Amino acid sequence: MTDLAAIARQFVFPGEILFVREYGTGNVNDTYLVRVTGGRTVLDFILQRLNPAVFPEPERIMHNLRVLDDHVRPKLLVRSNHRWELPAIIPTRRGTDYYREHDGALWRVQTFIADTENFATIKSEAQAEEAGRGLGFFHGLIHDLPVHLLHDTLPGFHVTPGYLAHYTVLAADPPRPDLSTEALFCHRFIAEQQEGGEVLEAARARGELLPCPIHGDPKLANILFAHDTGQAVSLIDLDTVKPGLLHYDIGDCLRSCCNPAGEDADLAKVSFNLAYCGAILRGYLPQVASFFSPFDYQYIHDAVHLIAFELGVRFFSDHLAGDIYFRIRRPGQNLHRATVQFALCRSIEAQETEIRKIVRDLQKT
Ligand code: GN1
Ligand code: MG
Repeated sequence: MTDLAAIARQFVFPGEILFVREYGTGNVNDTYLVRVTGGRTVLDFILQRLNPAVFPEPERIMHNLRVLDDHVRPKLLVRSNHRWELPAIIPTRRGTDYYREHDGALWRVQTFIADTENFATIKSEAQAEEAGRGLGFFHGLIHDLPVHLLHDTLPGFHVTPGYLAHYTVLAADPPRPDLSTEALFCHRFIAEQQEGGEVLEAARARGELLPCPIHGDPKLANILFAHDTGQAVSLIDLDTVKPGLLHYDIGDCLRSCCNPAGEDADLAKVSFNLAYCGAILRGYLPQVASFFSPFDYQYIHDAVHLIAFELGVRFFSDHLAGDIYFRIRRPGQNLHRATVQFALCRSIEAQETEIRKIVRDLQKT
């Protein structure tokens, strides 16, 4: 058993540690809340152990976090008219940004963004618009960060053809064979859709979409909304801030926010909510208009469809591999999660004309 209190004590807090407890719903890292008291005030912090199986070189993540902080924090000081917060890195007693345990695992602490909440599913169009505005604001903060300053901490992340190649290997000789109806559905779905997996990488190869800094994981649960105003005020889970395509983020945010049934839903309830999609893009596009190209608009629909498909492929591959990447809370959960993403894909396809129209109409205004 890890001695969490002993690990927390490696960091410099502005007071005494009251407790450390598990926190959040992440699928990859271990996350804890550390409550600290300094006299009459109580402050919270987020302590995390980065998953070494997913992030083999976690010090590079900490490098990226530092670069992000140096770039963004000065901007926040001058744009004080609107609340936006970037979690700050809390140093260790040795003055470093992270602590390495004997087993090699990397631990780090960040400030907790107070008076906010996050959601598993979108509650209203107003909230969807805020989610989009938040992602756009974040993209505005990072788009001029020179991309070569960031390490590629997770090579192949969101590169769909790579996930498909990995799936093909697993499907030929799965560590965990599965002949269930759900698994057969997934195999058939992937075979049918495989060709479309190139769309964003091909656009990147043609120079139509340009590599730039991205968040990497802007699903709804990673957007914090202020308790009082309901405004999006922070994007958390910054471990995948790295070079990529903005469209990975756009696709991920939309596939997550426009599926109100959630990632582990009853299949019959899964559908892509067009009204939320419109609201998100209404919030998002004005924030990025100054640096968006015609190609950027053109590939939005493809991105949403692709990232939903890709996540389905990732979940299904992990199911075949024996659930070694995404944490599961019951057997077969990654298989079920895959079918949910594929059902969402179908719904996105069925509404392609409408999604493209939303983008076109917003592009004109
Ligand atoms: C993982 O760990 P978490 O929940 O923040 C994954 C994302 C997926 C997401 C699906 C590094 O994120 O790409 O979209 O699960 N993160 C990584 O819930 O693979
Ligand atoms: Mg994440």
